[in-house]
Amino acid sequence: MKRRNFIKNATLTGTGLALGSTLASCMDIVTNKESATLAIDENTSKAALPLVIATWNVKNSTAKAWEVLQNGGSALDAVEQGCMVEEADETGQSVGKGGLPDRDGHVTLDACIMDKHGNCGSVVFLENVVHAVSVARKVMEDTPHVMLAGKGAEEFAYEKGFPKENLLTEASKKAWEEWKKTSEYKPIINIENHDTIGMLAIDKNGDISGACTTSGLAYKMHGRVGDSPIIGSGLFVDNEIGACVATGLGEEVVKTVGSFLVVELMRQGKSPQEACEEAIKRIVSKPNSNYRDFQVGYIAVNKKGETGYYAIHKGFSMTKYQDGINENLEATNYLNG
Ligand code: SD4
Repeated sequence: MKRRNFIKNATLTGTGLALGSTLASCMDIVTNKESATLAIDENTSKAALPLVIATWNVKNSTAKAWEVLQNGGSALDAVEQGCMVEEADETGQSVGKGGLPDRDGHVTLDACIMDKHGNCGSVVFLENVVHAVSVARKVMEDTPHVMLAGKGAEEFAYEKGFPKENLLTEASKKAWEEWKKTSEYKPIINIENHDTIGMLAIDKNGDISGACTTSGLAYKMHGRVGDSPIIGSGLFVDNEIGACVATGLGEEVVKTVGSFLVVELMRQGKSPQEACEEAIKRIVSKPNSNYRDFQVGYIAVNKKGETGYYAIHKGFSMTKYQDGINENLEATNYLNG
């Protein structure tokens, strides 16, 4: 019988992790410490594959991705279809349909996708199309470009057969109208407000892909683009090494090219957990960083199927589907250890 080796995070605390309101809705959340019982066989890491991880509590999305992987689908198909679940969910106010609008009432989407060959596609400032991640995939596969923006991205989507849809739901419109009473834009992210989905998967062949999709920050300036569609910032995949995806205040992720940084740190020998922690450290240790006022979180996976997840503030979590178990895992964080 093969020895099962249980991977542990170096920074486990396991206690004192209070749950944010988003997370309170997740009844079966577990801490990093408990997740240590998720086995990865050191000798045959393939035993832990396929696997999918995603930012925040998005079990329906990881379940969809897992189904794709279980049916022999590629990691690329898995991350696209997993992200589409969240995009179509009108109750999620940070992604796709039902996303909170910018300060002028427009829902504008950012998304990207990256495959095992290092190909990538991205759409920024896209309006009126629900499945931004799929448009990003079309950019990757059907054009000589990496990014399409605004009207150009929208027209391209229609050419490819995506339907035009009003993304501003009654609930999001109501929230925007309420916000307009004060129109106070603070670039401060309440940790409970995030559900941008970033997803990474390894298929049964051991190939890695990733995707990220968001409506960005609520009540942002019209035209603002965050980290999520920026390859290297919101997402980076290197099939030789691993992959990373970010969530939180995009401006801070862009300034440190966060996802690329995490993958490069793994290339230098760090575990996914150590790499995520180091990338967060880069942000908080900048001179005059006001990190107490914003959230950034990273999730990462390496070629062996080991995962890491870490954030500045409490309240960040990762959903992981591996070995037939779909679970939401509370991340450790810089402020609370
Ligand atoms: C952005 N990073 O547009 C995104 C927002 C986000 O959870 O992740 N929200 O800056």
